[in-house]
Amino acid sequence: ELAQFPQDNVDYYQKIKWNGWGDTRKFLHTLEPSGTIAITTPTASAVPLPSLANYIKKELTLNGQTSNLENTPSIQLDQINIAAPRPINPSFERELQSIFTPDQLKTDKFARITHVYGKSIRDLVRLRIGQINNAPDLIILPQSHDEVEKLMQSANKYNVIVIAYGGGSNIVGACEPVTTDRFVVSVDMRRMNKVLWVDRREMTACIQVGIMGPDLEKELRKSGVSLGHDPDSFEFSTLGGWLATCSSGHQSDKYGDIEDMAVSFKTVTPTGTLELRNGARAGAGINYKHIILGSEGTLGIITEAVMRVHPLPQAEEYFGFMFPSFTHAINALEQIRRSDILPTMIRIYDPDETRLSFSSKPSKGAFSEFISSAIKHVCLSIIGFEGSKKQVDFHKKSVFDILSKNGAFGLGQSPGKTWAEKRYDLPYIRDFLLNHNMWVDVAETTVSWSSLLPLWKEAKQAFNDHFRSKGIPSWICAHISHTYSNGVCLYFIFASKQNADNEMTPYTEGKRLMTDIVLKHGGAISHHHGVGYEHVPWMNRYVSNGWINVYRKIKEVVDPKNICNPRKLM
Ligand code: FAD
Ligand code: PL3
Repeated sequence: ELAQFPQDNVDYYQKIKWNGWGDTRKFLHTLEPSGTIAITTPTASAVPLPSLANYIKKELTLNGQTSNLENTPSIQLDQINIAAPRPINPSFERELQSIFTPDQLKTDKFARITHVYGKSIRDLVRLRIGQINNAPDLIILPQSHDEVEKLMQSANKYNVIVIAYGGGSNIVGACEPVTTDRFVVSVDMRRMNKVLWVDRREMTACIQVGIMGPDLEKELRKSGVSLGHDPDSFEFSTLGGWLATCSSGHQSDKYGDIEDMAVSFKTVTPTGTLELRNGARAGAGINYKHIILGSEGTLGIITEAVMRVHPLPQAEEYFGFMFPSFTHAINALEQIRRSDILPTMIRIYDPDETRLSFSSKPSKGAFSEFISSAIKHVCLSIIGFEGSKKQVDFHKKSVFDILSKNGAFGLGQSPGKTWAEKRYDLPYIRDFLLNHNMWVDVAETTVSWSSLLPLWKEAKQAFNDHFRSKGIPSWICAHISHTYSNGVCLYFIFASKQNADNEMTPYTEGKRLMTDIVLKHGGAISHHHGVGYEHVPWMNRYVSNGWINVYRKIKEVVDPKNICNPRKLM
């Protein structure tokens, strides 16, 4: 089931939480007097998650201390004051008025507050305390490629900063304006949301890139096809954001990462529009699409993209397995990868994330209770297969053989179904933790098979040692999601107590520690979250100065006045 918002004419930025994650109608809260945590969603009110409160209290408590959930509520919107917009150049304003209708130009406080940040912990903490220093001066909601072209020409003429804003779901500070004297426009792409055509012969679709995940899949399904890109942020991110950040979805092992799906796209830059040819492949020099993929709006705004699509799968089967240990699970994963018969998705949770998974279930089944309290080493895995029935059966047999040789115990399809139904719920826990004086963040990387276990062990140990040596409780877990012949994506989630004054020190210390350890083990700065400004301090340890200079030269040529999302990426 895809999330459906009420069909009305309200823009997306008015429907999603301004100071938290996702749908305004979905959140965690406690039930009084029991203190049980419950989740309310658009379709169900106050569904108890019976084990979660105890799990959080136990994990984020130091020896012998008692923990209770302190209340640390967010500031209310009407208590926030932000600086007035900078004065607009009258000639620029006149040009905008000739391109856009008044309804496409927003300067109200709510529009400005909802376009200043993304959804990182740093962003949410600042919103929750009303710390907003660099709100964009104007929000523009274009509806066509032509409008974006005219806007870019005008912005370049008047030296105005333009920042493309998709779903605003990035967690790296990618959309945040930097301190500047220049006028800043945030270009909200979400009204550019049409599937322009689907070609079932070539299996491609041309799409306006401001479309959000659920709307995109709904439209493609009308033609019997799917993109197959399903990041955790699927419900609140756009195709343009996925292209601009080199995104990756759950089923990347079968359908590829976003760069594998992108055939061509139009990018509006200050010095003109860059287009690419369609076609299966070309060995004609540099593959220019890779200059724009991952450029995070620093070279221009992507407006329309031709994407590879695939027929809707006839069969979709997702299973749960338990491994005796993380090492058993990794061995199985590597053998599956080597066998060249890949499932559509394999996720392997380490023992800590396995416990979290069982503790955040709505039902208080005896098995879940037992697992979450007794697990020391066992690991849950969710393995999915999609395609024709025949293909799924063939893949299943081969994969299940490898699993059983590595000690995996089958749990049937029920965990797979639960995973599919609840797969977008986890980030809502972050808002609950922030409401109760705790913080949680993530770090993800691509790491080689041989560095996988050493990185996992060292990061977990170092994170807990760091905080516990200071008397601060901490918690860290990890899972493996996307696989490659020469490595995997390893994804950490870590939490600790927030200081009462909301200062960022515990978070920045945790982030620095994790990124340094990832680089020490040869990991990528990010497998799929991007760079923004958050990862810039590490970029010169990750890419050589030669490449940084190449990027800078490209930027100088394409965007000589540096109006496109300045001070991001490098
Ligand atoms: P935004 O956040 O709006 O923008 C991101 C960057 O892209 C900015 O630099 C912006 O200027 C630029 N940009 C946006 N649109 C355009 C455009 N049309 N042209 C040029 N530049 C543009 N990422 C994954 O890959 N996989 C995941 O599983 C995943 N899970 C997540 C889960 C949660 C809870 C959260 C908060 C984030 C997650 N992310 C994930 C990160 C984020 O969702 C991705 O980076 C996503 O691709 C961002 O898309 P967006 O539309 O929200 O872009
Ligand atoms: C981007 O991929 C994700 C953005 C952040 C989302 C964080 C979600 C993690 C929530 C899990 C919290 C469990 C904490 C339990 C503490 C004992």
